[in-house]
Amino acid sequence: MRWAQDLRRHSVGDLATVEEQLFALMLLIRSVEAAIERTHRAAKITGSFHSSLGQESCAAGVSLALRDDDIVTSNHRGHGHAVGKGVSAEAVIAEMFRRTNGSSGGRGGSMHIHNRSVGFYGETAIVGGGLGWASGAAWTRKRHGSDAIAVAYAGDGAFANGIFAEAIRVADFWEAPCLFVCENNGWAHSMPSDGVFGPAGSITNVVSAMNVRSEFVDGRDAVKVYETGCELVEYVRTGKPAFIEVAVHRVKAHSVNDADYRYRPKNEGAEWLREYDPINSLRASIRVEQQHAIESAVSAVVDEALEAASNGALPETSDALRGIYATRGLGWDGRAEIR
Ligand SMILES: Cc1ncc(C[n+]2csc(CCOP(=O)(O)OP(=O)(O)O)c2C)c(N)n1
Ligand SMILES: [Mg+2]
Repeated sequence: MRWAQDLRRHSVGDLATVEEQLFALMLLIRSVEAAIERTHRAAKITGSFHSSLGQESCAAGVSLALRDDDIVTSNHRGHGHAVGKGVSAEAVIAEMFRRTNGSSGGRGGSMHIHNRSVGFYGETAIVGGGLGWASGAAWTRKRHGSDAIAVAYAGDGAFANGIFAEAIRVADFWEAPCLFVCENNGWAHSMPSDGVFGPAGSITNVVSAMNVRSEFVDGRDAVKVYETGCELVEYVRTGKPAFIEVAVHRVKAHSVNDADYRYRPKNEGAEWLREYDPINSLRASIRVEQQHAIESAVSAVVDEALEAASNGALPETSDALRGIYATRGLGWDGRAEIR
């Protein structure tokens, strides 16, 4: 639980139960994104930004099921995946400010957060791109005799791309320990996923028909996401791929550039949140004093991160070509150096 380290500095205690851990992580993800959105609205940062408001149970439930040496690939809506794997709030927010203390040294922005030393192999703006990275990374781990696994998060839209079938077939054929996570939020930008696949759960049926173990979970229940995640992670660690579809709700527009959308009612997201907010649903199982301790620790961590991000140094132009080609860097396990 690398993500909890920052919270511990603010006397949050042990986060003894799964419910407390889920609540804290989901709140941290939501608060990091809320800070980014406020800053964006105030025009202090630019570039696109895809909010995962309402969807946090998927990133939180899966992240809690993973080990530190497991690796994750992500998509364009990946701040939650990054925070869950242990990329700090400061590194995520500073990346939005394009500062050198950002996770990609300020040269990536919202859709290119990565930190291989915590096993976050990165986001991509290419829908479905991370699926192939993950099956390859899983196979590499197996070849090196490690029992670490790879996890690929992707949206429902990615599962309409050819790479989806390729990545899953290859992982199955090579028995690569890869967990494919479909965050089905019902939309690929303005395209409703039920018009393509059918109702939520249909993508699970497609993957089952490929003979890969598949589970469908309602993301309103974060504990259920975690429990199913644990079962599948344990199975994948034995050297098999698996698939999980988590039905989530995209509360916001597709991105900050999609503010004038007309393809669904404007208030629909807020109404869903009022009724089903997975963070609020967890409150009943956490002591009120602990809820407050978590809330104030999260808010302190995000305030510190915002401060550090806005004070970070801008990248030097002389450094612009660094990292374009991978001639040197971290090896497959994040430690050895490739020369
Ligand atoms: C290969 C590719 N095709 C199309 C796009 C344009 N595009 C960006 S996000 C997006 C929708 C993706 O939907 P989904 O995978 O369900 O993720 P969500 O945004 O719902 O989280 C599309 C079509 C792209 N970036 N890459
Ligand atoms: Mg989607």
